[in-house]
Amino acid sequence: MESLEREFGIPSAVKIIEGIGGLPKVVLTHPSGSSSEVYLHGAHVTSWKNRSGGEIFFVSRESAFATDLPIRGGIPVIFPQFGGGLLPAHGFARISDWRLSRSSAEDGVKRIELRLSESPRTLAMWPHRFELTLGVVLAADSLTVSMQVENTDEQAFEFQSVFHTYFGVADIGKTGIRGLEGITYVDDLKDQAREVETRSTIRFAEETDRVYVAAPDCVELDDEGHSRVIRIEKRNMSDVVVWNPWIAKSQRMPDFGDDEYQRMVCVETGCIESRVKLSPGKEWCGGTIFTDFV
Ligand code: TA6
Repeated sequence: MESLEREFGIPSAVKIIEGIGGLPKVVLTHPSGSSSEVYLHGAHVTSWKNRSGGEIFFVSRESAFATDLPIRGGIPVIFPQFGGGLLPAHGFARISDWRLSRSSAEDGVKRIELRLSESPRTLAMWPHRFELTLGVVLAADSLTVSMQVENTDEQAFEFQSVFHTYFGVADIGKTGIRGLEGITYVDDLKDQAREVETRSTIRFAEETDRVYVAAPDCVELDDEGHSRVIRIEKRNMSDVVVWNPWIAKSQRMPDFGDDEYQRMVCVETGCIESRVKLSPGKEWCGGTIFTDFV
């Protein structure tokens, strides 16, 4: 930790300390009062507090903080696979230890970058060489997270990339998502059936697990219980996922409290339906800007 603090620490802006489970984390602080925390494990954003100190993200009280397990909450970085398949669920990026590569504090924003490239472990699962760069930028009323994927191999590869963001809400029963009306979604609870969203505001009264395909770049999360609206603006990311596990699935998840579905919702941004195809030497970059209209 000390060597990281010496190399990347910036007084009153960027600090590297020991987090839960002894895992190193970067704490970003902004003079407005906003702050954010990012674990090197999984390049995992676990906290974003607004200028009033209100926590926007959700992390389960049951979450593991261990090098071979994903953190349950915040922004899991999903790469190269979304969901189940040949690789570990949601890919290996979120259970890999990234390295801090840059920190800066200028123009009123605090910025860090973390990197991950192939290793014998990833090559054994996914035979491609790559370089991922995750950027986190904290401003007074926004947090911007970006992902760059570079193909450093001689062969093209395809990938899915998603920010699997968990938002904390006061009460799921007083929570709405706007901006997806008229968009086709794939319903994971109806055997991948495709339907069109008819509601201007999506509400929650049951397990919900949908991929909205080619969704608008801007959706809003209305956390009425906190009198808070979070704007979620994706860039070069085609799809939005809306997920709440509700009662039965919550009980099946060992790293999630049975009652916690009442205080969280996932609004995820990424490339799922259309995998990104990347030729050797080429780069892809996508990102999401989270803004809190306090
Ligand atoms: O994004 C929704 C989803 O795919 C759900 O189906 C649920 O499995 C969730 O991700 C959490 O997945 P995880 O592997 O983190 O338990």
